[in-house]
Amino acid sequence: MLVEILQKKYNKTLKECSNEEIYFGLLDMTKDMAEKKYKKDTKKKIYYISAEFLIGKLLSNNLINLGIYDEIKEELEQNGKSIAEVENIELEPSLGNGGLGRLAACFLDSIASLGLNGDGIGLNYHFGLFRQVFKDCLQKETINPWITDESWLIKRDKSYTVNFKDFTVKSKLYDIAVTGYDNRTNWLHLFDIETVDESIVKEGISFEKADIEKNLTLFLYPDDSDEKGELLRIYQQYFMVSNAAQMILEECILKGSNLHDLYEFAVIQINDTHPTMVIPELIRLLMERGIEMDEAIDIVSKTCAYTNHTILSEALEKWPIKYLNKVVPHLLPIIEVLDKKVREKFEDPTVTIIDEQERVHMAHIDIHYGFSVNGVAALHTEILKQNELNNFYKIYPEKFNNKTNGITFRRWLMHCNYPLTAYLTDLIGDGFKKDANQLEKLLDYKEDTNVLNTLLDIKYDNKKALKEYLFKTQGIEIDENSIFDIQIKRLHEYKRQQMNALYIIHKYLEIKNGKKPATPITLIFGAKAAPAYIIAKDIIHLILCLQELINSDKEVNPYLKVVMVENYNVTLAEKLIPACDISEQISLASKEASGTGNMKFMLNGAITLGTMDGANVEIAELVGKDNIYIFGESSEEVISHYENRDYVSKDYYNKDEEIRQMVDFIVSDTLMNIGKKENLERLFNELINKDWFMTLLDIKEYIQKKEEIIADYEDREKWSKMMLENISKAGFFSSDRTILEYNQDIWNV
Ligand code: BZD
Repeated sequence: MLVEILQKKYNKTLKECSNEEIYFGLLDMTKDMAEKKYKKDTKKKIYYISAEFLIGKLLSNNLINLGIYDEIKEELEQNGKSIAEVENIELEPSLGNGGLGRLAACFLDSIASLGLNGDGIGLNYHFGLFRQVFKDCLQKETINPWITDESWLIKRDKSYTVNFKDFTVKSKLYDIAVTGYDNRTNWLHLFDIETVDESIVKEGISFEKADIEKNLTLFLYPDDSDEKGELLRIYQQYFMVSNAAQMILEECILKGSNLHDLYEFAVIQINDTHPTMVIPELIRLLMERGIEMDEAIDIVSKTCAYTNHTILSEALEKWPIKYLNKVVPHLLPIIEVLDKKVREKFEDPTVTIIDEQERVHMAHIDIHYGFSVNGVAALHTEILKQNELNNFYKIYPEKFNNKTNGITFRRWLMHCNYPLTAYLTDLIGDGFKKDANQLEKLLDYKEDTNVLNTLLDIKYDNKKALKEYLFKTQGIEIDENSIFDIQIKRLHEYKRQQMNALYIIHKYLEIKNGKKPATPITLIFGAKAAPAYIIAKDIIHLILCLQELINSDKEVNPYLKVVMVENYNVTLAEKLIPACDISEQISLASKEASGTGNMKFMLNGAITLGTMDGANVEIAELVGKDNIYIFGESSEEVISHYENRDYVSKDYYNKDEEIRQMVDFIVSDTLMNIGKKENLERLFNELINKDWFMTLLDIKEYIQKKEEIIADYEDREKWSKMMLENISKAGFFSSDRTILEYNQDIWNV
């Protein structure tokens, strides 16, 4: 079929076509095949509204899900082409910041793969998240275009009117087909406006934020913090949910809803608070269509469900009334009624919608006026119930439920780790591709030397493949015979990349003093920092300085190497994860709601070095304490430090010689000669005077555990058994399991 398409499109044979032509041929072919698998809507449908869908490249995943990957791969090979090179042509859409957006993408895959009728609704950001470049050991941001003339976007003939205070815009809709694994096709609906002007972006990623009609969907919000940035964010959110609400009502009416029974036709999952305005907007639209306010509120409350992804208070959205009034004054009367009703019913001032500082607490709207509130890992949900949202839990115990996150095995095993997938299929059949729990069959081989050695061989080959890829794409050289210790995730103090950096200093000083590791260690980082997050950027600066110092020191570099990959994204994750030996999951306990990278690493046979935080807790329960390396204070202890305000980082610094040595190194002449005084000093001061996420609390135990895991790497048999245990138990973390739970407990589709 591909041959015919290329013949028609370019009048060339497959052999004669360039990789680019083959890519566009495959794009046409897959889009067409996926569209044919679309099935008519069922009565009730899931709408997953999210400001972010971090979908990654789509070609290979579509080929896998359509069941033609092997066939195409072979056909290309027979004609002297490589599917990997064709894949390289595709640009990655970076329509998400990190975990939350990637989760939404995994969920869409699982919803379709389970044959459920469920669409995603979001925004068509032209440049997505910024592209990260390093210059002088600093992060710089540039634009990240991904939309080309021919792309996955299907332009629809659909448009809604969205009214803001000062002007009105007309939306246009683009769809991306989400085709399930051997199953139906759903849609990802991405809304946009005609008047966006890409040329207003000047240096880096700066642009005039006030000109909304030109910039509404230019960028994904990178956690900016000035007023204009927040206003733009409110414009984006309202634009997204107003389109969503109009589309949902239209579709439900078409299926026969009289709107009084909306919840029998639609269930809306609100992905964090970014789409929360859909609640007042739907109430408003129902009232416009003649429904009384009380009933409208009741209908909407039976339709909407909310997922919380964080307990970090700075990430919980609270929009000043003043801002909402500038953008969507027509929602305020509704929000005020919602607040009034809460005040009539409950005395507790902490559960109101509007607070004393005249700010609207978006999460409070979701909890009062949605029927379900879920956390994303067992520990996270417990913390919501017992601490952060305890006052709400006391009012609505029945609304709270846990849905431990998951990842799609199509992308995070079958696509990214073809050799492991093929080997597993040989051993245990391909049942695990649809029923992830069947990975446990691998346990039958836990004493089989042959199998254990093959797992090590596959890991080694993946490390070589990563080495080649990093050299080709970033000019980075690494040694496949070293231990690959990897920390890839957004840069945030609570994730504690700075603790890993202190370990590097520890190791560097040790080697300088003549103590050399048995096997060389390669520490790999990948992380973008929000452009306005100063300390996060300072941590990147520290890591890049250490990279430069160590990699040019001939005494140290045979034993230790530091690599920070540039512009970490989904595509890079797919190369890094299969090659990893040690998975760094070292957040301060209680702060990482779940994490999903931890699951991807485990599935690909990496061993976790982590704290009892987020889904690490569930990983530890599944694999047992012999197959994971846990350190650090518990979430209870950490929470009590916050409550009692009794953590003083300076005390740790003063009391411990070793800690002092590592921290002081940040501002040593050695590093200051490479890096910038201002940045390094600021980070140093932050660590000894604030250290809000308690790096120094756990650093000693971290170093100890890390030395232990590195020593155990030498015992190849023991290591391979740990790998096998981890892969076998990863089935629980399939997003198919997560989605089945959402459907059973929340959606009922
Ligand atoms: O959501 C993340 C959590 O930090 C992870 O622990 C969790 O695994 C994933 C999925 O549940 N949260 C985010 O990624 N949050 C954001 O990216 C974000 C973006 C904009 C504004 C606030 C938060």
